[in-house]
Amino acid sequence: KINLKINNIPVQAEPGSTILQAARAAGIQIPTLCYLKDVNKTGACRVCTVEIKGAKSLGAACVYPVSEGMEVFTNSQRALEARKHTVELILSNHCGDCLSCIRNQNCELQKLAQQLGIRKVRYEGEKTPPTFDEVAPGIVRDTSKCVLCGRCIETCKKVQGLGILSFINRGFNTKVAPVFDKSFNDVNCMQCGQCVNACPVGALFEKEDIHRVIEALNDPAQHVVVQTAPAVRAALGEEFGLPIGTRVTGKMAAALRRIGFDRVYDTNYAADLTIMEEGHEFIERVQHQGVLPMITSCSPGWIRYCEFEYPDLLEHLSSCKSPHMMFGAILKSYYAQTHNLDPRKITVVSIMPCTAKKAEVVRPEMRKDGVADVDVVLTTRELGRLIKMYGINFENLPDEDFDQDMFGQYSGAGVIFGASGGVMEAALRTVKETLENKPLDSLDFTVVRGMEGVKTAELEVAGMQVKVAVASSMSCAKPLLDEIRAGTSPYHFIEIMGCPGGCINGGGQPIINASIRNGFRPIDWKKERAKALYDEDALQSVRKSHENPQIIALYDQFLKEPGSPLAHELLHTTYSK
Ligand code: HC1
Ligand code: SF4
Repeated sequence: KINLKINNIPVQAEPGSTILQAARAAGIQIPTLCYLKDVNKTGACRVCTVEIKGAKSLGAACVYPVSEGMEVFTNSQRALEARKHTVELILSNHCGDCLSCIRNQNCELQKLAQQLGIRKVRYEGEKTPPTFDEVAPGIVRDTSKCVLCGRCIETCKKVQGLGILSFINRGFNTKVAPVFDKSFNDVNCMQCGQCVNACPVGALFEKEDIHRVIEALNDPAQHVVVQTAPAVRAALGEEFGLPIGTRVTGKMAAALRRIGFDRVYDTNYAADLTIMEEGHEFIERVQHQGVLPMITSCSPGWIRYCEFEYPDLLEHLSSCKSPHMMFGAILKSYYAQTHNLDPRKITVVSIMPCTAKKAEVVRPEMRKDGVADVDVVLTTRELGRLIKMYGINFENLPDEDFDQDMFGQYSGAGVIFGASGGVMEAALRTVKETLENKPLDSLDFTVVRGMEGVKTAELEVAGMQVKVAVASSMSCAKPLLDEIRAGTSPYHFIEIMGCPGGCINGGGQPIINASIRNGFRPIDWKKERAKALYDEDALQSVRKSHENPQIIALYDQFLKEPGSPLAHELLHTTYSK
């Protein structure tokens, strides 16, 4: 251990740790901006500046290593003034549109300015010419608000292994941008939104579509159906100050009803439908020497990545559309027919924890006769804003059910789709029981649960040893993909999700601010959100997709059987190189 003093308090620290780590372990908070644990550690912004006794200049606590006998002052006048000066300089090149900013009251720069007592921007002058890119369907970049912290750059590089963003130009003209300041739409960006979640300010955000929902709700000719993704219920409460991991399924249904949607359904129902189709596809591939390993296809960020980076592996992808797209297709066909509605007069709104879903719905394959399966995607954050806009007192809403007619029931298997490993577990419940033709001894395939980037397991299914793997984020999926490319993959079935931990940590979920991510208030947010879903699974009376009575009815009355020609026409898709 290394002995040092911080603000005259004796502190012990592990060798090799930084002043910031030592201070945090001792409960002393030093403000940061560019630092993001496990992602970005450059000392570039100098907000974490501290005074070190005997040192000529001030040090950046996030990179400065501790040493024996060191004396650190985090709040000396010199440190405080330098920190304030740094933030004033950042503000001088910032557009200052705080009142109308998407991150107002949830902005780390705003918080810093407040914390440091900055009352006016002292250095008004010329500003770096900004770029505003809103061409891509999923995410928007507004460099007039960028603080050049580099957190997005490192997130894309380390989490997704992509490096879409970098610093371009020099000096005062420095910007964060895709190559040549291109649009996100014109580069190999997955639209996953992980960079958005890492942004401390309003420089990166989702393309907002709230106005389109309000328009549809106010159009008497439109029948507006909403569906909510599994992961939304595990995080929406955070937008209203509820603790991370609070499950708000019932309040969410109540809020959507009050907003005025004609039907309020749960994407979980369609997750059950996906398992029927995908489970059937897997069994077919195993029994008829199809392409293996088969890889799940519900995460549209992952699909874009596969199309861009591993086009030679597209035949490994399941042909299944993602659950909410399947739901859209069923609503615009079977539901429209049974209710005597013109599919053009139905607006399907999906509430998703994901920015890539906004890009998924505009894919040309996701339309039939010119009618889109799903019309609008709102992120969890946008739903939070919509609820506030409608003046709904969310915290005090009663718990209500989803609409129960036709698609209201779902199994526990559908709920867990939102956590990494959930799709695999849901599929295993159905595939194993179908092939073995007897009830499962245990429904909990805990080997594929948890927040590790890669999980593998070997299970016996009907006398066959089935090897499965689960990966979330592209940096974790890449080794599995390289193995397939090299012809050495031992797996039969692989689940891949675009975001670390799965949809619960999607790019459209409430922003987890850096003080939590950096561990000053240590909360394992991914685990807490995932737990909310596994708890909901355990509460369901039906926990296997193939036992959902409304799924059985849909096959009886409409689709006939999994993999039928009609199922293929509506529920399956193709990919492009
Ligand atoms: Fe997901 Fe899915 S689980 S992709 O992560 O397959 O977004 O939650 O809705 O469609 O069901 C997301 C979540 C979601 C789909 C399902
Ligand atoms: Fe990278 Fe995802 Fe951001 Fe695109 S959306 S730049 S892939 S982190």
